Parts: sequence; C-alpha cells; structure tokens
Amino acid sequence: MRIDIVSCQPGLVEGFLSQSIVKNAMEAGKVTIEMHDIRTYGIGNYRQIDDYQYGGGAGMVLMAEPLAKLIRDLQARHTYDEIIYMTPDGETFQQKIANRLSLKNGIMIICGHYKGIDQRIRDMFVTMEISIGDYVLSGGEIAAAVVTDAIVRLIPGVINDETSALTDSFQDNLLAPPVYTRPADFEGHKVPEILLSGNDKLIQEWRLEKSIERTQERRPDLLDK
Ligand code: 6GU
Repeated sequence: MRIDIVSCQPGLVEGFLSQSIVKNAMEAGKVTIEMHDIRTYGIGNYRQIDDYQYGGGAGMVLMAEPLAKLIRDLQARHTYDEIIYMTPDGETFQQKIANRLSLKNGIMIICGHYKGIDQRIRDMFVTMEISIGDYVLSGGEIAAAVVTDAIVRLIPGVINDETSALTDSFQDNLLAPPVYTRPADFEGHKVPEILLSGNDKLIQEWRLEKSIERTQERRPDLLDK
C-alpha cells in the first residue's frame, strides 16, 4: 500500500511517522508513506501558496495552482484509488471507513490549512472528504495522522497479533471488554475469576457480555446500528 500526504507543514506528520507503529509498518515494507510539501510548488520567488479569498473576509486560502501541479505530478507517477481531503465539513471518520481504506493500493491525503483549499481543487481532484470529528483543528495534518494510523494498523502483519485489530472496539459496533494482566491480585483488586479458569468458551462468553454491558452503558447509540 502507498499513502502520499500533501501538506504545507509536513513536519507535523513526519514526527508521528518516525515514531509510531506506522514506522514499523514502513520498515517491514507493508506500506510506503511519503510527505509532499506544497511550498515546493509555490509560485514565484516567494513560493506563494496561499492568497486572500474572493469576496473578502478573514483567512487565507491555499491556491489552486500549486496544489494542482503537485497532485498531477503524483498522479503521473502513481495510481490512486482515493484522493482524500481532510476537512471539518467532510464525512465523519469511522472504523468502517478505515477498514475500507486499508484494502486500497494507493491513496493521497491532502491537508488543508487556514480557511482551506480553493474549491476547484475539491471539485476537480478530490474523491472523498473526511473529518475526524465535530471540532476544528488548525490544519488537516493531525487528522491525516489519525486516519493514517487507523488504516495502517489494519494491514495484515502490521500488528504482531494478527487477530488483534479484529477484536478492537468498534469492529462490530461493540466497545472492547476490560483487559487484565499480572498480578492476579493488585492491592486487593482481583482479576475476574473466569479469566484465570482456562475455559476458553466461558472466557469468550464473558468478554462478549462485558462488551455489550460497556456499550450499553457508554455508547448505546452503537447498539442501534
Ligand atoms: Cl480533517 N481538519 C481540520 N482542520 N479540523 C478538523 C478535521 C479536519 N476534523 C475535525 N476537525
């Protein structure tokens, strides 16, 4: 899988890429991730990439020309199943979107800044718009890192335990059950007896029951889906 991230502040994502599980995935050859700085395609001696918006109003807009050049250069070298624009007015990111994207060969993720990008780039190139929730970030980079992490950890072999990602919260609209490790008694707080029983069938039943309980308590909306 290949992920190209287009941004005017690539450093924000690079820190994450060089430290995380995503780094292991890249080193294992499971995914190739490249950052592309819009500034490189800026116009004139000052490498201009943004300008005032037509119609007036505060806030700069990322210009169409540098972005179009960068996107077309990438398209000339690689094939993209999706060109994603990170924006608070996009579709809210969900596990099922991560699942779907983890099966793609190539995706491009464009990070906006300031007031966003010229609408014509969205009209001409973008195939999917994603928000990571109902709050506003100052740029799309952290959101792109969130989406990249959620996708990459689903690629087979990226997490040591292959079945681990499938038992995450949200994979079947249920939150994950509580987990425990040694010691069996911590300051008088004991691990539920059943987890020490060695009876796998009973343990699975207990986990499902706890998952349902926790979901009912914290996210009843998930059970309606
Ligand atoms: Cl994708 N971008 C920005 N700037 N803010 C956001 C977001 C994205 N998702 C939620 N808030």
